[in-house]
Amino acid sequence: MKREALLSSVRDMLTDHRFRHTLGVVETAIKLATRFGADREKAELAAILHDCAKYWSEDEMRDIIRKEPELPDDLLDYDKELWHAPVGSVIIQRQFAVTDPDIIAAVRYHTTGRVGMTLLEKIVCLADYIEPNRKFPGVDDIRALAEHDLNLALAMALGGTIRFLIENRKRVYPLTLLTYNDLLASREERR
Ligand code: DGI
Ligand code: FE
Ligand code: FE
Repeated sequence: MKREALLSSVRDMLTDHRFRHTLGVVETAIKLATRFGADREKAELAAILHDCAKYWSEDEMRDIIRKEPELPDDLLDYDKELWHAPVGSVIIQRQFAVTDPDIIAAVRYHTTGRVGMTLLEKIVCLADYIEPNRKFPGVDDIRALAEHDLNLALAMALGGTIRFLIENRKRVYPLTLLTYNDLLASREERR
């Protein structure tokens, strides 16, 4: 499916607010891809698709996580806000015939990240945090870091989510913490 057709299908799956967010992620992901030398077309497609499962019902998402062998069942023990990313990576294959493993992984890991993220995965995950409609405290500091240090910007973005979860007495999905550590470690290795 081409860009325009995907955008219009995704628009039908989202609220107006969420579609505006998606367009912001697209714009930001293309900018970051240009800045850090990633494939702009893949960044755009992954950004268009990243939240496509956001409004699937809890039951449908749980069903997909249980049935898809490649999705870990431990997701079901954590906040259901996490589920739309891995579920989305399955839906884009089924509904939009996406076969590119880079795009599938960028959608799958856009919320938690993972250890050893690719450049494309980092770009989509960070674009999701800093797109122009985002207004949380500290977002401008992360936007400034994103001008030159992708790993630190993303570590700080995930750190903000971890802090938010702790302040709200919510559990943190272990992969989010592992990603945070991995991004900081990969900076230290370069020193
Ligand atoms: O889908 P978006 O709202 O655009 O953003 P997202 O895909 O980053 O979703 C993040 C939501 O998931 C946010 O409200 C926090 C929530 N969440 C719950 N537990 C965790 C978590 N996010 C991460 N990264 N790790 C968690 O353990
Ligand atoms: Fe999301
Ligand atoms: Fe998003």
